[in-house]
Amino acid sequence: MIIPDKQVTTREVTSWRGLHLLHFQSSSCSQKVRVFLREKGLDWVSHPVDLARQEHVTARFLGINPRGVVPVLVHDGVVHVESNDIMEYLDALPSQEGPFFPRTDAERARVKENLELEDSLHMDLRNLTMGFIMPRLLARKSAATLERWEREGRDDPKRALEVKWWRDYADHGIMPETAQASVDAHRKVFETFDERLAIDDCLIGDRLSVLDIAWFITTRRLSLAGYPLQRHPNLSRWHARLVRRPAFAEETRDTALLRAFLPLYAMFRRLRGTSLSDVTH
Ligand SMILES: N[C@@H](CCC(=O)N[C@@H](CS)C(=O)NCC(=O)O)C(=O)O
Repeated sequence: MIIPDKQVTTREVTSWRGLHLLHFQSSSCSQKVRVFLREKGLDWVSHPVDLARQEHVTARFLGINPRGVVPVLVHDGVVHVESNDIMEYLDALPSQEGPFFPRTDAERARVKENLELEDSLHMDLRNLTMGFIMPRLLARKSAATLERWEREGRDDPKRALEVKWWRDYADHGIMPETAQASVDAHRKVFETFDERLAIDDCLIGDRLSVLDIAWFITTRRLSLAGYPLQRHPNLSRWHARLVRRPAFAEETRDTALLRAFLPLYAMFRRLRGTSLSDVTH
């Protein structure tokens, strides 16, 4: 999806030439696009946006993406948002690598339907990330930040949903029934994939595609949250194979601080009986 030029109020980006990605290290949607760029063999300029420091809730960032979320691709001054749309756009650029989307209309339609499913589970993925990987004390946003997010820049209906999610999270965290529903929604998809991967090496046939990239990010995140991926043996083997690819391993690596902190926090949750496996079945 393109943000129309007249809505881009941070005008400096309209003069950027080449591929520029505004992204955050640990954001799942940013990881997806970074892995895609690497596998596609495209060069790009990195513009980190620190979500922990609320850099996406500034007039500058909202003047680029009024929704206030990453990733954002700027290509020759044109602003593209929505990670799945960005990957489809990138796939059409000339490169030695790929394509990662099928070329026939029927197969392409099936892939896009599957990517819509992945996008529709984004809030479930966030429920599990914020509920079981990140401590709420660190991850929640202050009332002042949320008011700023609501107020700054041009209005956008998706932004209202974002603010509501973060307000609910600050108020009561992730309730066990919400976590259960998010796990169930993912488990259903994983069961289908597990059957498919009993026959093929990748999610479409034996060739790496955008679906492997998109769903790898999801499976990695769920596994970090404590989801027992080994429950789906073929999916688990597929995941282990992909993590050996440098693009997948490097672009999904958390910061050194998080790598040191997250296992301790996971242990703390297990001791308190509040880990994913304690509140779901
Ligand atoms: N559907 C969008 C979702 C983008 C999104 O929600 N990005 C998250 C990071 S994965 C974000 O920027 N969240 C703002 C925050 O965490 O405060 C996409 O696929 O690009």
